[in-house]
Amino acid sequence: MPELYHYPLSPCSEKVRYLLAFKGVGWNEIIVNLAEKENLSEKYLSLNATGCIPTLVHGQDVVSESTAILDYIESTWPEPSMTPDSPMDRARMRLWTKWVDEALHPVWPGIAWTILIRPRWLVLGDAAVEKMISDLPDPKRRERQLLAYQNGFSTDQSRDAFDVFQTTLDRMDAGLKDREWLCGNRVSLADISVLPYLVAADAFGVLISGFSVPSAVAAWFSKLKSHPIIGPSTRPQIDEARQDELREVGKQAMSAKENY
Ligand SMILES: N[C@@H](CCC(=O)N[C@@H](CS)C(=O)NCC(=O)O)C(=O)O
Repeated sequence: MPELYHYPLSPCSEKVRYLLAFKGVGWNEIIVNLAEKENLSEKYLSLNATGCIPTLVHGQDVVSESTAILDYIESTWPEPSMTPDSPMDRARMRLWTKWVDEALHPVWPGIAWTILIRPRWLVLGDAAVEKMISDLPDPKRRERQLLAYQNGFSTDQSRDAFDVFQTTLDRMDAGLKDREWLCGNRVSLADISVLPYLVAADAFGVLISGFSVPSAVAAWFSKLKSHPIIGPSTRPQIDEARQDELREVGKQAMSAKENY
């Protein structure tokens, strides 16, 4: 059975959890607590030198990078297929996973870290936070997290994050014009790759308050959210109480943003 090193509210982990659920593949979990930087422990870095989650371990295979993990799962457990049949839809799917990896995910901390991690770090204080961040291997990541910690939503990076997220929703709207799912008539790796960001924005209560959600995207989201494999089984750690807590921090962060 594969092992997944992950964190409940990490979108990169969530897409992997969704795919394993769609495939009906059982897995063992090892939670890597990002707020406490367990991802920078010597043990974890020996598995994944980037210090990022997720990592999938299956027998002798150790796979990092969420999109590579999706590919690995898709080839190892091919049924049901989450890859479209037509060459054009396959190309579309790759463009979507590329968009998520290269455009959406890099700016995501401008929304998520501010809501999710910043309140906990504010309690720890500057010295402790700067020490934790200084251990991150990637300097760009260090800078993004420091900015989110110091300034919350009041930064250009946060403005970029809101812009890119809105662009994502608009591109989805265009993509859903002639088809039920982003790349054809069945759910593909493209839908699975974008979905966690909408789920997280929704969990923080900012999807509706922070963005204009086109009706085709709202319909797509509601179909996937009510899909039997999405939800409690892929996110066992987020109970009602935690959900309420997240909405509250999201609300507070949004009101601070409006004052900016
Ligand atoms: N390109 C990587 C990005 C992974 C990534 O950014 N993971 C985040 C969680 S979603 C992480 O581990 N952050 C830890 C940190 O920055 O300290 C992937 O797709 O797997």
